[in-house]
Order: sequence, then structure tokens, then C-alpha cells
Amino acid sequence: MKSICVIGIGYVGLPTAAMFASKGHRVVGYDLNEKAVNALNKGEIIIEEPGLGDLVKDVVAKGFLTAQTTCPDDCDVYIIAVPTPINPDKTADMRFVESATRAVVPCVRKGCIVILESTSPPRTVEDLMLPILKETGLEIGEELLVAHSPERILPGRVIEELRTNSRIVGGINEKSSLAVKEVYQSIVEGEIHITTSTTAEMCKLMENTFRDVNIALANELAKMSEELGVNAWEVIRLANCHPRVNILNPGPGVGGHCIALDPWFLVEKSKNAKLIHQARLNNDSMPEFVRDKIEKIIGGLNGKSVAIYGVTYKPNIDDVRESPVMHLVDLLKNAGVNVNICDPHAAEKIEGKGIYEAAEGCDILVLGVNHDEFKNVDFAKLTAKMSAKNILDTRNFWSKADVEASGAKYYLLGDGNK
Ligand code: SAJ
Repeated sequence: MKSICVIGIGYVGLPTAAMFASKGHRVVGYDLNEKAVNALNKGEIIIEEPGLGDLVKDVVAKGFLTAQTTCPDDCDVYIIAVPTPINPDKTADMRFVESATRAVVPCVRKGCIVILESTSPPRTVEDLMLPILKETGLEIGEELLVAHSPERILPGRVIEELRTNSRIVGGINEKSSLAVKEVYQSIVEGEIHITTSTTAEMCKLMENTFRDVNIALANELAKMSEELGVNAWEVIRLANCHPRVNILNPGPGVGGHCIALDPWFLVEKSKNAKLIHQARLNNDSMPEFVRDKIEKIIGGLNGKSVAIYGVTYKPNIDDVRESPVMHLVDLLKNAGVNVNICDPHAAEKIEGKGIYEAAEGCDILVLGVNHDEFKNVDFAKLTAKMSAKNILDTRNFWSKADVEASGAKYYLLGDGNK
């Protein structure tokens, strides 16, 4: 068994730490966030992720996982899982990775391993981390092994995917790759592919960029469909009957701290990332497109009331980071709209109202995120106290027939049929 330090006990670091601890490793979570550290040491978590709470409670109770606000100097493996946000000018903010790497320097000794898990621009390990790690005085690649191993876990299915997804390990040399592969073999049942650190960085970015570009295609289809008088969802359903076509779903935009951000790392580093750049602009234009659709439906915005159902970046999670629906809320408020929010998953993050209360007095109800809680609503009751019974579905989640049977008017993002 190894002693493992996970730097950053957030959405990726905490489940990773808990999984290693559940296999008998001694794991120390290091984070500057005292609230997260204190919660973890009580066996509690401060994020919503199915199954994670029980896992953390168990490994903390057994003494395999602890947390602290300083970097431990007695571990064999140091995993950096800190945020890599985007600056307002869309360049990568690598401060957290840099400071985590510096924190490791006085703590490592001969034989230690440093792994970057954070999604990072290409060449982060080679050009940002190695120059700092050389300050340890250890022979990099021999006495101190270094690799990038990006996570592929889907928020909402983290525990299962950490275990079952295949994984890429990109070492600065083969010795590093083999040592890091051995570390992950204790928690990963999927295949572990070995490559270079820069290739691993590019793989992670291209995985999410592939998804972002395809979502952008679906969003462009939605706009074209409204212009040309067809229903984009019908086009997608039928086109996807082709054995090699898989058009993704339109929506009010792309959120989360991954798909919405990672492509910008490539735009920053390569002048050839033109399609990738345009895809980001397409997706980031959707909140305005929805705002304009709302304005057209209710005949103006200033002084109107709009109820937004679901503001997290995707269904059944509590994460509002980069949420396009939160951007839509801001756009509406800036246009003088009174906005009511209903989101049972984001109750601790935003001031919301109940499902049958939020729509009262509103001119339109917009489904922003298709949470399970919105599946079986009573549309007659939902719209009973609305000023105007308009429902705009941005996720093709509700039935037009059911909505209109209640006497409300149903609108669907991407449906150009009048
Ligand atoms: N979205 C659409 N249309 C779609 C699919 C998604 O509008 O057809 C939107 C969602 O509403 C959401 C955003 O895109 O706002 C991203 O949602 P997501 O579920 O696609 O992605 P994440 O960010 O939760 O997780 C992704 C996953 N990457 C891929 O699927 C390639 C996950 O495997 C990664 O580990 C994660 O990013 C990450 O951490 O990088």
C-alpha cells in the first residue's frame, strides 16, 4: 500500500481520495478550503454526488482518509487535482496548479511520484511543472516520477466511472508511466493506456472538445430549424436512425467546469483551433437566443415576470458553475425582468421557490434543466396562477400534448413549426 496525498478535495479530488482510501491506501487530502477539510474530517461532504457521502464517511471512520490545510511531507504519491479555471480573456488560469506544484517541492523525496490530474493546456507538465520540480534537487524521471493522468468521470456517476472507465497515463518517461499505471491499477478496473504527458493533456482536451463541437452543431441545427420551419428534435431523432450518425441535443447553452472551458485551452495554444473556437461561440450564444425567444413569446421583457425551472449546468446535480441558465437569468434581469427560480438541487446556492409557487404571476415558465423532480408536474396546477400560460421547454423534456391539455401554450427550443 502507498501513502497518497490528493491536493484539492473538490469534485475530482475528493472522490479520487476516497476511492484510493477504500482500497486500503493511507490518503491525506490537502486543501486550503478549511470548510472542505473540516467537513471531510467529520466524514461529511460539501458537494452533491450519489454514493460519495457514504464512501467518505466509511473511509474516514476507518482512519484511511484524513484532510489538512498543509501539504503532508510523508507521502509516496502526490496527486494534483486543483481547479484550472479560465480568465475573463479566455486564457488558462494556472495559478492553482503552479502553487500546488510549489507546495510539493519541500515535501517529496527520492522515489516519490507527482501526478497532475487537473485538465490543463498542452505542455503544462513539461513547461510549467518540471521547471518547478527541478528545485527539489531530485533527478526528474528517475528519483522523482511525473505524469499527467486526466479524469473522465461524469458528475452524477463519479464513483462508478472512476472504477470502470479506462484511463490514460502520460508519463514524462516510461518509468514514470509504469509507476503511475501501477498506482491507478488499485482503483481502476478499466484499461490503462500509457502515453506521453503532452499527448495525455491533448487527449483530455480533445475528448471534451469533441463533445462541445458536437453540441454546437446541435445548437446550430436548432437555430436553423426555427428559421426554416422544422422541428430540430424530429430531425435529430430521424437522422440518428442512421447507423453512424449521432447528433447530440440542443439546449440553452453548455455549462460545467469542463466542456465549457477545456476547448479554450486549445484556442489559446493553437492558431489552428478555428472550428473549436466557433463552436464555443455558438454554444455561448444560446442564452441570448433563448432570451430573444422569450421576448418574442411574451411581447417584450422590461417589467415582465419569468419563471426559470432548473439553473444548474445539467440535470440532477447541484453544480451551477458556468451554468448557461444562470447566464440567461442575468440577461433577463438586465432587461428589467422579474425572475423567479425553481431548482430543488441548487437550494443552497440560489434563492428559489417551490415548483407550484415559482410560476405564480409569471408571463412564461422556462424549463432550463430537466431535473427528475420536474418529470410529473401537474401542468394545470403549475400554470393556474400564471399571468399568461406560456411554457418554453429548452430540453424537449415535457409533452406538448400534456402541456396544451392544461390550457397552456407549449413552445420548444428548436421547433420552427408554427
Ligand atoms: N449538453 C447539451 N447537449 C448535449 C449534451 C450536453 O447541451 O447533448 C450540455 C449540458 O446541458 C451541460 C454541458 O453540455 O450544460 C456539459 O454536460 P456533459 O454531461 O456533457 O458534461 P460534463 O461536463 O458533466 O462531463 C464531461 C464528460 N466528458 C465527456 O462526456 C466527453 C465527462 O466524461 C468528463 O470527465 C467531464 O466533462 C470532465 O470533468 O472533463
